[in-house]
Amino acid sequence: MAKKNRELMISGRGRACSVPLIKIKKKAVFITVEGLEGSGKSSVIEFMEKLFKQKKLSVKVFREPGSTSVGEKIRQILLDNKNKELSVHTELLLYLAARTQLIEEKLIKALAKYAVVVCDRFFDSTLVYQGFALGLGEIVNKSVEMFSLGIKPDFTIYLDVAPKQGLARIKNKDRIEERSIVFHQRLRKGYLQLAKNNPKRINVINATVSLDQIFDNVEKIIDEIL
Ligand code: T5A
Repeated sequence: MAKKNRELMISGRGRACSVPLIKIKKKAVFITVEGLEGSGKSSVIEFMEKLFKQKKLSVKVFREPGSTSVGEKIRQILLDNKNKELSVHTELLLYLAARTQLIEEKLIKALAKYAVVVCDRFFDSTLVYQGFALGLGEIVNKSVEMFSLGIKPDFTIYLDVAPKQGLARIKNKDRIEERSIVFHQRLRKGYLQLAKNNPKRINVINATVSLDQIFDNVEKIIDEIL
């Protein structure tokens, strides 16, 4: 893994690509939630969903990889501990495939229909996990840009936790969670770098505190967004 490959892009400055961007009638605010393993994404998204409903806003939640029948099958392959032989490039292609399926099958429609669409992980995960931590670099930047089909989150919440603290919250570790602590430390470095490069879009929240404290901070950010 060459060091020069560990670069994070996606700030909207990429070169033109050959996959046509999809024109959509976008009504929703598109929010993604990112973080290391056990950072509390699912808990925060559950809280956000209730909060939006209380505010009488229609909300749709997706997760990545998954949320479509094909995507959930891809998720099983990616997270199955038995798939030790899965190559890094196959892994990248599977994450991209699950995302493209979600975008084309459901996300575009949801962005046109709901007031808020929330996704548990999106392309930042690929940039950080495959691009930065696995060191695939430029090929990830380009393919992420191509296969996001022009869809970009309006706001991203990044739940920042130390890798050891997050991993300690996970009971049964999957194929990715089982990776070395060095890999997980690189993830955190990658996310913090990405947040620094995208200060308007990515909101960093301290996820080392109690869930209630995290929920309070998320609510403040949501109020600002709305
Ligand atoms: N991936 C994904 C890639 O490599 N590339 C990609 O492009 C994409 C899209 C997906 C995996 O795929 C990788 C990243 C991942 O490795 P996932 O989204 O991490 O999997 O799936 P989940 O299993 O849903 O997520 P996690 O297990 O990592 O957990 P969450 O959602 O971050 O955390 P949550 O809320 O389930 O909490 C876990 C436990 O910790 C407790 C909770 O109560 C729960 O028991 N907890 C806390 N306890 C105390 N204090 C806190 N602050 C707590 N926060 C959570």
